[in-house]
Amino acid sequence: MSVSDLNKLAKNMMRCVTVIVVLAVLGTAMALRPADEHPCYRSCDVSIPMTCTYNWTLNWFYTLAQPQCGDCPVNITDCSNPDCFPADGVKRPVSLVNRVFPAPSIQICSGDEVIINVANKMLNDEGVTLHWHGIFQNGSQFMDGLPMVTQCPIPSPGNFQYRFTPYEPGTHWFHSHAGLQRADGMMGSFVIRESSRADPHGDLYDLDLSENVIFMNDWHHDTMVNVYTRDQWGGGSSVASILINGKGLPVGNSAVHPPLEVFNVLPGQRYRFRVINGASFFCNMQFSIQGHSMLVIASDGGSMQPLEVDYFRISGGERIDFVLSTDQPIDNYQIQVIGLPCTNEQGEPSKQIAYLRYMGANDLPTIDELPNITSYGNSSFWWQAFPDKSFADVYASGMEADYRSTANAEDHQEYIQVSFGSHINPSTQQPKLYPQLNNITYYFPTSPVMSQFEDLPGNIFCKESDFAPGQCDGDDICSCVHTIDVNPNEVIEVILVNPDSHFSVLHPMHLHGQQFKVVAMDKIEGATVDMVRELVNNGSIVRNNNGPRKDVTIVPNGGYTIFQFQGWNPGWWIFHCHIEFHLEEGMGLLFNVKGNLPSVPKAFPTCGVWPPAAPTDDEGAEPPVSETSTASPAGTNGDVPCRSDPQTGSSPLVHLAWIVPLTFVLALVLGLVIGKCVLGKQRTGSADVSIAMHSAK
Ligand SMILES: [Cu+2]
Repeated sequence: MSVSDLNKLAKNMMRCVTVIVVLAVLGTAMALRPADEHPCYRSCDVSIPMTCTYNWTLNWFYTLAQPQCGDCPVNITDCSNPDCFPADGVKRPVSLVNRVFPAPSIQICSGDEVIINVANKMLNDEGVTLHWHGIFQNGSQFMDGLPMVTQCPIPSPGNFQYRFTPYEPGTHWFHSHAGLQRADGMMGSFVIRESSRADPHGDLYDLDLSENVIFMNDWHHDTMVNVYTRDQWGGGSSVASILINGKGLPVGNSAVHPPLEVFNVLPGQRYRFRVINGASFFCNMQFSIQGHSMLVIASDGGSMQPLEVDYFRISGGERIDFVLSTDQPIDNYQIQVIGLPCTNEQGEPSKQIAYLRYMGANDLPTIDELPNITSYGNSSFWWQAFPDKSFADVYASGMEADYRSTANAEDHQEYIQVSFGSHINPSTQQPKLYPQLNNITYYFPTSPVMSQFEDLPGNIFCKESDFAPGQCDGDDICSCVHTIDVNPNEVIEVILVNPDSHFSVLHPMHLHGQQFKVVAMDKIEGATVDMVRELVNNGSIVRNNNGPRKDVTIVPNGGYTIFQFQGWNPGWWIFHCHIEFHLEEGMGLLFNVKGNLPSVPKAFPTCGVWPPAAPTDDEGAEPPVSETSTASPAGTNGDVPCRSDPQTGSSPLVHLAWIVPLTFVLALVLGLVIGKCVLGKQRTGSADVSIAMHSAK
């Protein structure tokens, strides 16, 4: 055998060993995964894209349900029973995915295909859509989950299959986008990991585990429809509590209560934690951990220059990722959350705690009342995420500079006033405050604008320029499907102005379809749109070229926020306040990003208004058909409700569907290994595969 043959043999053997090690690592990772983890939760360093299927049933359910919860909370063990959701120990109806809260977490690698088979079994024919907050849906625009924009509400009973392949790494989430269902529990986390080589902060942490997602939300002791109607016509509303991963202690003395959330950690490690604020009210939350600082590395999926903080504030819809070094003495430490502008019935800030528990620490202390939690920083600056940091530092903290952002370089500027307009309520003839954008109340189209545009009457759409100056400031309400056009690839700069008035509040504003770059934000005394326009025009506002990439931003009460994005992702993308009541009442608009949309998926469900029935001679004067029902396929006579996708179901066999492709892939790889080892053939283009495991799974 010649020297070159020996070299070839050695190379072949090295490749064989590499592939076998990779298989061993994959096998070990799968074997070590807890039995209840989805197979798509894995290290993304060895990235073979997977198809990740989830079968979800949407139901109304009950906290402390019987018989599921047994003697919970008297018997703490019973609180962990399957299908037991104790919340903060107060009984109330909830709308859930698979009877768990938060909903089952989606944890995948960038480039995996996601299939979610939804079976809607809500009562009262409630339509549902699920929105994937933080996913751009480029190429799968119809899967954005917005009722009457991207799809028809999924009827009850009915099925729908969401199917898309996301490439946006980061901490995201999902929630119902129909009515007020999100606030009743229909929401969960959606984490997309990438390889540690691709992550700009991959060397800053050792462990990135599914159990280190911190999902927080405000909590009410009634359904949100009741809270809303009481707020509108019964006199005010409050936030009863806050939950951390669905757990908490109610305000007040409660010696017997369900368990609090505990995050178990090993000493001497660097953990990536992912925090999501799923609040429905204006509940900015201050987050801190006793005895620990945090290294913030990302927000809304956008990587940031690392920022070490003792606490941060996070508004509804936002996400913040931080690295926690477990470098303190072995003990139990409180994770403290306080909702700043949101208060309970006693007028106190809503709050909650969880525990960070070092392995080897003493048993958790028993408490019967939530402790006092210090509100740091200036309380009139609740909108600042990192109040103990220089504002300039925070808003120059983005990691990429891929959008133009110098003054006057934008192709298109839009001023959007985010405010409450005082108008006469047509049903009561009394003045009422309406949350609006540019004094216009948004309503949803009568058919999905993305998939059934041709079925929509043109007169439901409007732009601000369609109204005379001052026309929408008076008693009458201007309302329509409010739109702003964005040309393909143009850079649009949006200047949000929250006028300084006695009823201005913080609004967390969210854009679907992509991230934007926040380039400026501040409070100014007596803020008005004209005042901000003058500051922009005379160059007084400095834009940060390297602002953070986000999909939710606060617009301060009495101030402005400026962000930019490019029209690269065609579609009708809603931009709205993430306070549940505010969107419901019309604080939204659609950016119509021009360009070629993909074809509407085959057999995509349709719906629309029932056309007025013109009586024929034979029928005489039949009663007219309702014009407001949304239960008919457009263009038909309305005898069939919304047509939903028949291909989904909840057969038990579906749960095993992932085994088939997995077995096939493993067999294929094994075949290649055996082929290479036995035949010694040199395969060209074989990649060097890093097997550095980034997470201990
Ligand atoms: Cu709002």
